[in-house]
Amino acid sequence: MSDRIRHPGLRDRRMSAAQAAALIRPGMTVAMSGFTGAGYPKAVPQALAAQIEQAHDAGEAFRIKVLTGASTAPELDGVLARAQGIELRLPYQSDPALRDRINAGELDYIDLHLSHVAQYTWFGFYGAVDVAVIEVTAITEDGRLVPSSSVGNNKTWLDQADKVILEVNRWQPEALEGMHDVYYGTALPPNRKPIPLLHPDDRIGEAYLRCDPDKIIAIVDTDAPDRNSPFTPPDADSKQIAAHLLDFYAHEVRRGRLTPQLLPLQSGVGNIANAVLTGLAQAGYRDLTAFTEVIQDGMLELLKSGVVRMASATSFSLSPAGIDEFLAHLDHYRQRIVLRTQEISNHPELVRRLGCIAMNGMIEADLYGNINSTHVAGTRIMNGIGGSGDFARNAYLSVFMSPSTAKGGRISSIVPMASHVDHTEHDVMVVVTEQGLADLRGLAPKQRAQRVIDACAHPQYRPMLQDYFDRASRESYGKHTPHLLTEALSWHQRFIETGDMRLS
Ligand code: 0RQ
Repeated sequence: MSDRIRHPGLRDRRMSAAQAAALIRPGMTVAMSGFTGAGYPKAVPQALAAQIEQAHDAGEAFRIKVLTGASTAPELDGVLARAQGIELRLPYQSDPALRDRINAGELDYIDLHLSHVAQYTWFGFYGAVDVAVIEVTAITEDGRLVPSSSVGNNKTWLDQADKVILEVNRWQPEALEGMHDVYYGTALPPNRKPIPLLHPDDRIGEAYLRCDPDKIIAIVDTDAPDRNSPFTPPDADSKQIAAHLLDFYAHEVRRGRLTPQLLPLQSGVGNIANAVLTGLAQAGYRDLTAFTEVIQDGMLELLKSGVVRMASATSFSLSPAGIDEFLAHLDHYRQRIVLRTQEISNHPELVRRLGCIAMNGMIEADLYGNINSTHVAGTRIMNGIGGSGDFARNAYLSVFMSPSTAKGGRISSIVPMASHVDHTEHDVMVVVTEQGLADLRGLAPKQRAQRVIDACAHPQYRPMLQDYFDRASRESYGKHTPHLLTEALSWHQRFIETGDMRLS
């Protein structure tokens, strides 16, 4: 492993994962690397979970606060959640075991915009960071760190933590060296300066993470893959949603509101996002750019074929086949991909300046275009807001997408009133389901409602929504944004009580 630890003075800090984990004590705030199942530490959290379980068996309290970039994997969130080892978690998670614990009320989870995490830490809003546990690809001769498959908040964690534990993961391709762009110009208010990034492919920082060698208390060798979720081909609904969106983009190009190169694309993760990317390739687009968070298999294909010229992100979330493809055509991808810190990949200033086209998934939309991205029936967290809000509020076009129903038709994704609001009507321009696309730009609330009912609702729910809206338009206390307050959330309550939003 010493070829990956090129700094001679650091080699003697190598130790086992168990020895490194033992340096983390109850009550500590531990900041870890990781973003969308990429670049998270793989050995220390597992060893820590075992030590937490031993402590609990001995009747001792042992929980820690866990901060990351975004979602990790079973080897981090899963094991620590099962060990009952987390008292506070932020900012984004998608692990089923952790989600269950959060929804059982057993730990605190703070859901926040991904671009806010670094600056809130610098502002001191989360207190001191005791330990950072960061996965890297290698350590250079002079002690700089080659980031691994995600950058996330690692710059902030390394700067802010009192102590640093590094995992040097041999599985991460050495060829990642040079692909990253870590910007060190983020001063704090009132001394902030404009971020000098004018195009998605601009490099404004350094290819390495800096770290004070004196803070490094442990280095652990690993050789373990990222989460690498397998790629699932788009289903029929996703293809239909993508088709509506591509028609819309073609229309916008014809109207002169977009050029044939569109604008820098941001897309969320998952089936619909993949279908949209595939659709862009089939529609004949060329020379597009992406200013986004995550690079998935679909993006690699577009970069290979020239549909996308370059992509800026903070993380790779590739399937095993995607990794093989990346390694097989390394030189091609290295010139076309930049991985940044998430405070830059998601920065509102940059999203606004570049004029991104933001496309994100949703749980539900209401008649007026308020979007719930996070909470089923208003109370049960799914994953978190992620970066969707960083982009939606500041984008040139903000799009939210979902099938019109969930759970075999028992839930309508279009509801009278959103049971939780992540993106207000002011941040939402376009809502798309497999039924159709509602372009809400320039519409007043009642016009928006009728457009959403007509274009997006499933036929099973459309008459129910129309009936609600008609009665609300007559009987509402105020007629600007009509609602029947005693009925507005009754669909969700009916689902909780009967398992079905439909009227029997
Ligand atoms: O449940 O897993 O039990 O089958 O939600 O839904 O349709 O597979 O869609 O994977 O795109 O997820 C909003 C969660 C959509 C996601 C959300 C249930 C559904 C299924 C998943 P099952 P689908 P997706 C970039 C930007 C916020 C973060 C974000 C998300 C499961 O897009 O987390 O945008 N977004 N980040 O059955 C009850 C409803 C439902 C519902 C869907 N109305 N009621 N359940 N589901 N709609 C990435 C980052 O920032 C890191």
